[in-house]
Amino acid sequence: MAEGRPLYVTRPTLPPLQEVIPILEDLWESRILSNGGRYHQEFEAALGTYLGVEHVSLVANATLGLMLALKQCALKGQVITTPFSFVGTSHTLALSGLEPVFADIDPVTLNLDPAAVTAALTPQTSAIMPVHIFGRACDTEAFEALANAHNLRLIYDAAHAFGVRDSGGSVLRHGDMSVLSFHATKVFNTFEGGAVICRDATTKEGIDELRNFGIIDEVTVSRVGMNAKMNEFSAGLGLLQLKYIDEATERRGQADARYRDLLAQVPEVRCLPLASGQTGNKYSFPILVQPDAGFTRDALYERLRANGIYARRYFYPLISDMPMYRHLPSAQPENLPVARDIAQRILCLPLSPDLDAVEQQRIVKVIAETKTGLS
Ligand code: T4K
Repeated sequence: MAEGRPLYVTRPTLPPLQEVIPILEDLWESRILSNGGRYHQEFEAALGTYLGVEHVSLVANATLGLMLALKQCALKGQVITTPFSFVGTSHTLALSGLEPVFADIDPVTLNLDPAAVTAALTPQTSAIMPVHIFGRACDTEAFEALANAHNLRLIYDAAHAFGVRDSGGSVLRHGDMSVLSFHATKVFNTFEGGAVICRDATTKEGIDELRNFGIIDEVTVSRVGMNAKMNEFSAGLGLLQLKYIDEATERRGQADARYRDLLAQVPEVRCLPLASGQTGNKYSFPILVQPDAGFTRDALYERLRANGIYARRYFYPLISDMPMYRHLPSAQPENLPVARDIAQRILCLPLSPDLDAVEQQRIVKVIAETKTGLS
């Protein structure tokens, strides 16, 4: 019998409701609900200041943001990416008429491995799309060098990387563009939403046009675009969320540290090492079930569920194993040994700013007792 409230892999952080009401009243009064209104303008500027980046374009979600970034780069042919991500990463390539080429991941960071990317290059490669998985920054220097050497575009899927910084500042400054997600499940949410962080003002202008049908003014449409605009409610909520994000990040950090302490006594699972040289947002708390644990990841997943703990197997199955991608030459199992191994052993434990020490003890107790419980 499960004790306490159900514990989901994530729980959206929301500002106090009484602070949201005036925004709703204002929207009802003004009737300006979308198309770059007051809240959109204020949030776009405030977000850039908070993140420490100059050229921000708000969008309706990260999926559309990635598609706009691909369109802005006018890519053709193949784009090298990771199979160990949310399926949306590759779907944006397929929907844009591009072929995803999967390269293996690094066993420590779980990010796309630059050596594997190098081996995957062909004359058809036009870009690299790495993901800062679980908010841990990729080897941005190596990808920059590769992109420069081979004249490739570099678009980061930064859906998990809100507020992540390395020694030079925001990790979102790297590449041609980085795309954030503000989906409900992310550390920073606007219900649905996202942002494209651009390298320069010209790129931002391009994204701004593309997200609004290519419209310049009432009588001028510059090119084929779509509707990827953030609405005024999401933008107003985003402005409010900025007031609370530092506190939420700190609480996530505390929960992360408590898990590490508690799990140090459980040899059957391994935590990912803390990312060196970067401050992260603690988006998720992935663990790896050890090969000699005496139980499988799926057995642990089921046992946690039976106890009201809804951990998630992010990211399993690999994108490369999904029906629309598994025929690709790069999706073949022998090409992706590290990703395959990790996808079989990974489990993301519940993590949110309001997760308390007692709940974490309960979770870790279930993990620690899994071996004996199954024998
Ligand atoms: N790139 C990467 C690397 C991504 O991870 C994502 C999205 C994207 C691109 C695309 O970004 P967006 O276009 O969405 O902005 C969820 C999210 O829907 C998805 O946004 C996210 N990644 C992915 C990692 O997770 P599901 O199918 O696992 O979500 P779901 O509905 O099972 O929710 C997970 C848990 O969260 C639930 O057990 C309960 C909790 N939850 C969820 C929602 C939606 C809540 O408590 N409240 C909520 O409103 O995909």
